[in-house]
Amino acid sequence: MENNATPRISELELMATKIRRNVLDICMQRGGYAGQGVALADIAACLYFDEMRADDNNWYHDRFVLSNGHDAIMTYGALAEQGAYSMEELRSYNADGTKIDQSPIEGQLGFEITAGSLGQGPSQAAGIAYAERLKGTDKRIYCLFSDGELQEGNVWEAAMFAGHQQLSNLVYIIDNNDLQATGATKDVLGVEPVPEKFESFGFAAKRINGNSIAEILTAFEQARNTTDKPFVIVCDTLLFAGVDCIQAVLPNAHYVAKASADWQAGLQELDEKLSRFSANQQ
Ligand SMILES: Cc1ncc(C[n+]2csc(CCOP(=O)(O)OP(=O)(O)O)c2C)c(N)n1
Ligand SMILES: [Mg+2]
Repeated sequence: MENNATPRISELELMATKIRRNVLDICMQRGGYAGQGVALADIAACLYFDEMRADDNNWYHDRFVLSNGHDAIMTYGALAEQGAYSMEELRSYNADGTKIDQSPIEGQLGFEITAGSLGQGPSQAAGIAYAERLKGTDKRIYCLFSDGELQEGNVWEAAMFAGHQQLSNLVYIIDNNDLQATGATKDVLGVEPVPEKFESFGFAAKRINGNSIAEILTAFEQARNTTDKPFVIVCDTLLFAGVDCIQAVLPNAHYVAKASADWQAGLQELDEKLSRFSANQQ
């Protein structure tokens, strides 16, 4: 995999591997939404280390709205590599009294909204995108949300508004993992066909493998080149993608209450991948 990839893709695959390792490390003590955090590492690597532009203060010019707040672990894992958080403070994730909440509070570094109540992000992101356009900025707004959130009416009100306003500075990224708290999304309340639904609301849409760096980069590029409507990237992902030994035993673990022995094997698997990356770079 690493050998024939372009330098940019292999650098982002390396970053995604580091983010996956951070997610497992952060969840080791008290559990968490590790499967989603791991699965979202490829999107996080592309977003935080390629797509979003930097400002002059070692931060981001573009804005990211996390709607599926329980997946904050992905952002923590990425921002540890960006330097905004130390792994030491992130290891207090989910502890009593910690600032490293499982679902973030508005104003916490890296989080634009309070996001524990699902379904709120798409409308807030559409409002932010509208406001940025009114202000005449060139900021781009990225909003990540999950397939379960598509069952909430507020999401479709936001989509209708964004489509009507032709908010081309808005990119929705959907973690389409066919999983919600009580089972498979297709069994609980099916949401497909997701791209076609958004297209009917005035979006340009693309379904991709959300665990392929190449596909994610291409989709972001297409979104940037779409100048007359908002864009949605429907990312099919698999829980614990990229950590084979944990995925094999926990393919549907919506929440992991306690790290098991598989965790050490998962860390080892990622460490081996990381050393292969450094061997290939020499
Ligand atoms: C409005 C609301 N209802 C219920 C919950 C409890 N809850 C937390 S995570 C989750 C799973 C939802 O599935 P999905 O949005 O697809 O997220 P995934 O587990 O796939 O990351 C639920 C129901 C919540 N946080 N907010
Ligand atoms: Mg889901």
